[in-house]
Amino acid sequence: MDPGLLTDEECAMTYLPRPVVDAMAERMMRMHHMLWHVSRNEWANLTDAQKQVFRDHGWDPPRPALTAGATPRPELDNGSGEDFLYMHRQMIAEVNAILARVGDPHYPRVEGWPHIPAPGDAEYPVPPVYTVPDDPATTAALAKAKSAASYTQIQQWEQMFTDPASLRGMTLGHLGASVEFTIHNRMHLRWSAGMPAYRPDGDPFDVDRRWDAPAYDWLADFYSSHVNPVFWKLHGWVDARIDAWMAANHRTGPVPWSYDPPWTGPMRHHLDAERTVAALRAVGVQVRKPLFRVVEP
Ligand SMILES: [Cu+2]
Repeated sequence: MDPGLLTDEECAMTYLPRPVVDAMAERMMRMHHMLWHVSRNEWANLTDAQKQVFRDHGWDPPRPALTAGATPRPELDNGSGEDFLYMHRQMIAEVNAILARVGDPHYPRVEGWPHIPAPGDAEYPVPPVYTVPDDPATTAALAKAKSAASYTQIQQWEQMFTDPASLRGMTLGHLGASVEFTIHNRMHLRWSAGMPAYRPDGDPFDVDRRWDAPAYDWLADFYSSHVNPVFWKLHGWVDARIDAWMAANHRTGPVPWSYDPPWTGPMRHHLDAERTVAALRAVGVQVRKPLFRVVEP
């Protein structure tokens, strides 16, 4: 079908087949994605008592992703970057399995952006700057992510993570960690759009059921980003970095993960998420904001 004949609902920016949206909007899916990112991002910053709560519920990350403090650094050498690449590759495989069942000819499988869309791209325009009430740090990070200067930086990162010579010079873990905290985080904020309401800033584990509605697909929150169609375009690009790294390093066959398997957190059907979240609220775990900010290596 000619893309010009697609209805508004099916236009590329907003389209993801309904069964995928519904699966991604499920409460356990949301909880899993949030707990996975929060535990590995915040681990180094937690008190022992808080760590124990994560541990009691199976969420102690073997390889934390960020260092402690207000100005963290990504962990480039502990293998957490492999976890990032592997976990999201698993999510893509899950969505591809749903898509295979659905058989929508307009959306047969997850396909990442071959290139990061430039300003003015007709299919994937950058949504306008917006304000997140009572959250000046996120509001400032959003304005920066959507700026022209930010696109220049995106192009530099894209070049670096595409160039075979630079890919040959880094381990897979180093690649994953630097992609996550630079270009990946920047894309989440850049393509996020203003929402009618935002999950409360003060309590990162406020998961009232109203946030489970499929319409809550904010790209700038771990609880909702994967419900958004753009998530799969940008994560497809991220996923292709694994293949580019393999090719640059003359590797064929299975990806040579250093862990068997890398960390994906507890299995979703064993998830004791309601009790996990209640226990985390009780020990006052805070999450460093803004989520998806760029953390330079
Ligand atoms: Cu994620």
